[in-house]
Amino acid sequence: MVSRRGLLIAGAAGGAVALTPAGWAVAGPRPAPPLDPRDIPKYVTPLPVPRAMPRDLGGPDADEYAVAVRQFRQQVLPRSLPPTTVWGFGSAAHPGSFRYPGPTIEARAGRPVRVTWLNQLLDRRGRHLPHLLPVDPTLHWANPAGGDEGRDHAGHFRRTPGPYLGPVPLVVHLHGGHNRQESDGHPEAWYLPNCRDLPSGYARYGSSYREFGDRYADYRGTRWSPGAATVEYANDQRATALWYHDHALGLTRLTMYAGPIGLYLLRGGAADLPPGVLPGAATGPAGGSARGHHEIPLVIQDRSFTADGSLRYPASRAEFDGRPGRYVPETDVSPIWHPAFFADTIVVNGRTWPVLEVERRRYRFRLLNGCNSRFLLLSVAAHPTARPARPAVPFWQIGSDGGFLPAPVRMGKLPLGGGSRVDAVVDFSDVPAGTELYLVNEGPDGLAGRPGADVEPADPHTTGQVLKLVVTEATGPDRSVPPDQLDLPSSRPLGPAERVRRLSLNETMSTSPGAGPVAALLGTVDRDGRAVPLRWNAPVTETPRLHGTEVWEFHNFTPFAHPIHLHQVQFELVGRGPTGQQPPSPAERGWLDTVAVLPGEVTRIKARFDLPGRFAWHCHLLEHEDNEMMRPYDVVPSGGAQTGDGGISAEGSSGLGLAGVAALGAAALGAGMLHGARDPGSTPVG
Ligand SMILES: [Cu+2]
Repeated sequence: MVSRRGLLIAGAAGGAVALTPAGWAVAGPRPAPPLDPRDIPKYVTPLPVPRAMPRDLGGPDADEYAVAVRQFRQQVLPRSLPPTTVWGFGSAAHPGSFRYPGPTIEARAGRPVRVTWLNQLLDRRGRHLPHLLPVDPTLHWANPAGGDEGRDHAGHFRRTPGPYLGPVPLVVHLHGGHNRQESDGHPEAWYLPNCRDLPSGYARYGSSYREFGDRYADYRGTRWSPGAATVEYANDQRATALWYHDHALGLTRLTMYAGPIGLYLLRGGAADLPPGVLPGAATGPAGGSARGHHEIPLVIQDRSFTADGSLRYPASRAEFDGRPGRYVPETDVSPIWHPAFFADTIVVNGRTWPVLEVERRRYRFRLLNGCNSRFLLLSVAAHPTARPARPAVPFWQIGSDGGFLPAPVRMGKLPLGGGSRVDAVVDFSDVPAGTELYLVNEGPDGLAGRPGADVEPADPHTTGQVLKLVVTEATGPDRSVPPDQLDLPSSRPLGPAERVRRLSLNETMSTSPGAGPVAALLGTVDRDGRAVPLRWNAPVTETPRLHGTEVWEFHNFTPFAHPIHLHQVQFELVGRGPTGQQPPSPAERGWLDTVAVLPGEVTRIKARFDLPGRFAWHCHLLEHEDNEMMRPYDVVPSGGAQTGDGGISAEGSSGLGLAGVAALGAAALGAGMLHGARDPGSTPVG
């Protein structure tokens, strides 16, 4: 049975010994040494722009796609260095479309998109490929080797195991999407590739896969086939930038790091602007190059490499705390998992430190922070390494996660937490041709901490730089509307909330003295204001009534900021600060699906839940999400459990007027968000 399979005996630190069945650790060749980021030439590769996903079938009522994830090599580093083996999405019928990041799905408001997501992490003979990165089998994770009984639970081990090398579970979530539960990409609805060498006893799919598959079949009449799931995205929300990525339980940090993500741009409808108002256009299916396009997506991620071009992610907890070897059964510390990870190289649209030629005109940038743990603080500066950076041209932020802001906001420095998107116009019209500018990052190389604390910005020579911009003469007139004159589509604020839930952010320390954090947990807050940490599989405590509007208060009991993400909804930020009464800054007055929850503060959001069923909310710091900092929630017809209900009057939000907003300038917010720990290597979990 399951746990017997867990009786894998690992060798000493160097490598584990493979036992039957196949799929467990092997002693492989020693990995190549790390690639020093200072040895990577900067700004020699043009910024690529993801092309539009080739459409398979356009039915009368929906666009249809078959999108697979596959393994391939891509020149992520400059050509003077080796290519990198990555995973990426592409159209299954168009082998040339596979990229990291994947092609962009272009969707129209009001027209559903149906995607069959195929897990094709297989070799040419149809055998499963192991994960590119070290999977810690001791976490509470998908755990296919556990079989039907042990899946979606922690593996049981008598000795420290090596990394899991079996077939890789995958399930795709459309981040920010307003979609039915069976189409949401639930963490336990994963599935393995349809491989011919599945080790006996392995679960082929997660514990929720069949339930959601049946629901989809009831809804659309289409059955899910092995190694795949078909879902429908309603596109009944405001035009904005969403993104798709893996969400398998306990594995997202590694699978996303390996490359499979992509943008999903929803356009049109009453909440979009007419064509031509904003700089455009985006690239089409031919795509690939930014030339001639004035709407440019910027998917910003941090990655580390080895000298042979491979992606590098820590293979041992010892790299985090320098305490090798004391894991199972001596301590409760997982042998591989890291409480956070800050890679040493910046990658934009799948290339390290690229360069973008911009004409003397306005550009629309669709920014996504796709880093595992990193908060970004971005600005466009004339000098790449001078700190503090002095913005040379501002961002005009026009949109956030859920669509356009009420009004454009001029931002010298732009904070961007993990998973968040920003829609911004940058005007290069007054910059002389030949000028070289730099997109720089002053977020920390560590967890973002308490506002007011000392902050050390990211290394100005490596992770403090993102992209070089070279200004050239305009090739034609710019007919887009200047950003300060934009009249953005309005939206109706939510009505009064019927309930307040008090929720907690917590960290769990090892019972072994000095061993540091072993998990991060969400939870509730009891009537005395104490945190009640809860794990992923504890009974559901958040049960909003269908069509109900609620305020959720996040009480952060940890010393660090966490990007908290709710599925299904776009929410309003109601307040921040010690009591949650400080009004949001102008840049946070739009719709959000992910919010930075600062340490020692109460962050209050308001959301309306209008889709029934099971969804998830979690920390979007991926190392936390993968190790218990995620909770299910149920939207129920009649409303539910009292747990988590702090019983505080629901309103108080609408009274938070303009007073103090000026003082809470956007730059101030950015600075506050990003007071970080000094030493990334030894920063405890938040
Ligand atoms: Cu977190």
